[in-house]
Amino acid sequence: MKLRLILGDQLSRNIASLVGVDAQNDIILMCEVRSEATYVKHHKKKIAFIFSAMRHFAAELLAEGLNIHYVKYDAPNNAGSLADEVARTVARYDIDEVIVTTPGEYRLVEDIKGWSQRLGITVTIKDDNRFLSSPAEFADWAEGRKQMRMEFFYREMRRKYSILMDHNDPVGGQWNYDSENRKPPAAGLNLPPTYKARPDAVTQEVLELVEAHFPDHFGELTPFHFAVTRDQAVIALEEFVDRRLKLFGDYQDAMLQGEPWMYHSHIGLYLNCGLLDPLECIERAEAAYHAGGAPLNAVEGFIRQILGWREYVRGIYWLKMPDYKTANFFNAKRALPEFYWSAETQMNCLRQCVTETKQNAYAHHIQRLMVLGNFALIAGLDPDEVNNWYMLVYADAYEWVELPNVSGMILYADGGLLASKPYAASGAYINKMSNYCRSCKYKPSVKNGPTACPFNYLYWDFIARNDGKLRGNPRMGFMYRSLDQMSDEKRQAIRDDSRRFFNAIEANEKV
Ligand code: FAD
Ligand code: DLZ
Ligand code: SF4
Repeated sequence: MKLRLILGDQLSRNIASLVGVDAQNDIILMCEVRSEATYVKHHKKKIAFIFSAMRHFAAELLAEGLNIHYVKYDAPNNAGSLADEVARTVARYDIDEVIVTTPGEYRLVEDIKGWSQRLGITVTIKDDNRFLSSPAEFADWAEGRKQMRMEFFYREMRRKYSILMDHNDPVGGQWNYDSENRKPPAAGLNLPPTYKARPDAVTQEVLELVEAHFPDHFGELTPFHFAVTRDQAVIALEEFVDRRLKLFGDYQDAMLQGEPWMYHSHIGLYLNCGLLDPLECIERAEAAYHAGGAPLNAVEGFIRQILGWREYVRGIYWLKMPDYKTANFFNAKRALPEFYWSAETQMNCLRQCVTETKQNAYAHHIQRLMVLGNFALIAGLDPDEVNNWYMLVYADAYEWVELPNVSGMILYADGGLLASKPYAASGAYINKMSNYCRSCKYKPSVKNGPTACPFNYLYWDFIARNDGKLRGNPRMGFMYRSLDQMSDEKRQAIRDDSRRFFNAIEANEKV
């Protein structure tokens, strides 16, 4: 008899650990456990999403006639961890092998590697077959490269899967249409409504459970409208393709106050827990292009995120763990300011992004990167604290994708493995790409003093503080030439403003 363990982010019928399942003899184990729900204090909506999606998936397997053992969080004998639940099931039945698909987090892989010895039976860890590139293929690609640039990896993936290809050439003659993308938000944009599932009885029960057991976790539990079944997730994908994909590229980097969803797809959480398959999303977008439903700049931009970035960051994660987790190139040590939890700050961009994160367990990419992430970088926040925050606040967060985005993309903590230069920017960038500054106490046009946008002086303080580490970077040459041309008074004003700002944060004053 085999025990097939399915984790909360492995809700795919075709996953490796279910291939060849024997309905008569095998047990499929799924369990809601304290260790997974609390190793970081996940957003309430994220826990509710995972538990409800797990319960719906289990019901579908049961309806197929498979032998499911499902342990609910509040079951009286819940053992509290995956290892203990597996041990309990092995002790009860005549199990000769445990089969599991490789988890998405290093800590859990390491734990599972010890199960065979602990249980005294074979534990088989299968490769996760839901990705488009394996860690071994990525390692081959990375071998001997000084710079592992996503763009080149992505081109190989386009060729490998023949996506947007015209024989050996990219459709339209270019690999990348970013020069046509990333427009500031236009006035009077008529944003389409987002997908909203209505919670059924299963979800209602989970919502009550989460409220009862995780009252001190971050975020607002309701309203809850995430898809929790594959069928619903497919509708969410279809609605994106019909309503939003056309303008995905144009407004990929735009931010508007009160518009958390913009033209993004909101499918990351479904992809990451297995309700959607990456290739189906890519092919759906490509089909929309060929049918004339969306322009090439939008479709290529969207496909690059999934076929390029998503696969690439996973490759980096497995290539560089466990060292990647402790990388801290700038030796940044500042504690995460309280406003990342409370949203209580007068910096309107941060207030909006944290508030939406609390409400939705979602922020779109540019909010994560250029507002929340940019601040974390230029303020020198401790990578451990920043990673912990990103891991727990977003419904799509798992370490394989969160860590490279945070330590690599926003914090440059890996010293430039993932990004060729730090994504640092002053208030001018946020002002160009959003309307946040119009409702802010601070002014993006003022560079120093109490009314100045803090991003302005913190940006230059960051450049000056890290002179020894960044001056040699050819892409930073322009910045250091500008710094060198600044008067001593100007440099002193930057230092004074930054010190005043940091002191205020440390004293827990509202900044
Ligand atoms: P869209 O903008 O519609 O993009 C489509 C899809 O492309 C996404 O669903 C996602 O699967 C993929 N994608 C896009 N950008 C990336 C990227 N940089 N890395 C990997 N996949 C990408 N994504 C996560 O899935 N989990 C995370 O924990 C996560 N943490 C992030 C932290 C930071 C600091 C940053 C800058 C980005 C992070 N991302 C993360 C990437 C990206 O922001 C989210 O995938 C995206 O915002 C999810 O929303 P969406 O589905 O509407 O994406
Ligand atoms: C995220 C999550 C949560 C909140 N709870 C569970 C759970 O109770 N049981 C489970 O099997 N998986 C859960 N997950 C997903 C796991 O944390 C995820 O499988 C690992 O982090 C590996 O990616
Ligand atoms: Fe953010 Fe500065 Fe604009 Fe205020 S002025 S919203 S702090 S960028």
